[in-house]
Amino acid sequence: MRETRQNGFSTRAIHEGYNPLDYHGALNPPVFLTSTYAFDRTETGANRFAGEQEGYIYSRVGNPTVSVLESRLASLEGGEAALATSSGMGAITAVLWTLLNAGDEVVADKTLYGCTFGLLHHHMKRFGVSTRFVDLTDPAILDQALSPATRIVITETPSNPNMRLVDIAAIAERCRKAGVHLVIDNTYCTPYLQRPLELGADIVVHSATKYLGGHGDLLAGAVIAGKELIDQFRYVGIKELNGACMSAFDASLVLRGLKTLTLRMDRHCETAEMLARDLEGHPAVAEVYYPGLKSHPQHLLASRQMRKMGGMIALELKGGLDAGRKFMNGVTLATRAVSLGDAETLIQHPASMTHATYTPEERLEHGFTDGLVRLSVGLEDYDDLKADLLGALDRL
Ligand code: 7XF
Repeated sequence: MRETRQNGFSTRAIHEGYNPLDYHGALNPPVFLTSTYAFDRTETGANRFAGEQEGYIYSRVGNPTVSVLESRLASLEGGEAALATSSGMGAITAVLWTLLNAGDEVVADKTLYGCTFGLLHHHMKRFGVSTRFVDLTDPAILDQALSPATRIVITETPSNPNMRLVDIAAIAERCRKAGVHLVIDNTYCTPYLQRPLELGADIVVHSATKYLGGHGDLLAGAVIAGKELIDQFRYVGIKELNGACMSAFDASLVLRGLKTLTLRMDRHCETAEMLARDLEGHPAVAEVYYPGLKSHPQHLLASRQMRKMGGMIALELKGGLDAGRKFMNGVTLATRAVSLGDAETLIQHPASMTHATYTPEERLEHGFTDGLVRLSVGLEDYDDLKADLLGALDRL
């Protein structure tokens, strides 16, 4: 992948957007625990509210600690600007609610994180917005799926939970021609592994709760896009629609996480790749979904679009749902928990947990079974994880 700035990715993950000498030499950006900002004169406040003068007015709209994080994320994703939010769902709703009106349509890939699916499938229609769920692994499907009412195409790649990939450049090209915004949820990859804006997407969203924070100690989200869009998401989406602003304290924690992002991702990817091979070779396993495996149907696309293959693995056991449950109860090092991207290896059951918003029929229709088990490979020693996972499989 080409680095577009003077400094490389790791350097920017540590330094971008902050100069200690601007803040009494403090090595780390200070945490500005303030809800509001004093104006020297009435006119200053009025001018800032009118957008005629730069400056902070209220921390729902901006905060100096959060601003450092926003510049850093914009730089890492190769975007003009960024908006930090209180959660990934805060980022997604800020984008959708700002851009959509009653009567508009969304086209979404058929596999999405459970709450994004729930939002689009169950709730947006209450406000007159309908969603078509299609299989975006075939970009040509957009030729039929887009209508004059379509405003947004949204997808994850790889998808949560079943690791399907979409060809971002091919989809972006079609969206551009149709004048539709392409939104990519880049949570699974982080900008270190994949940069959708460079491939033609318009808007990137993240759950920064995951790899960007990296330590399972916060909820956070982000949107990265052109400045005009980010201004709309900030001044309409966050300020007036959902209020999902990021706190200065959480911004400070995400900034700390970002300093080790590349080191952590390298290790997540390396261990996951080895474990995926081990799991694939076990007699109790029916299927392993990991883009780094040659058996993955989009292995070539993954090699083209992603720097490395990521830390997420999904698998199906030959004994289906029952075996999946026993396997999850049988591990002793991996932690049974939802979320992902933490130092700890996490194991969870999408059908009853992260994707319980789908009915069993919808899960099948949307491309994953009730037996699927999802692993977020952590930073523990590979040998220990291998012993834990293969041991639990042997005991089935
Ligand atoms: O609001 P959050 O920070 O939890 O982020 C929502 C979200 C958005 N996009 C993707 C691809 C996600 O995976 C998530 C959150 N997913 C967690 C998971 O799959 O384990 C949530 C636990 S229920």
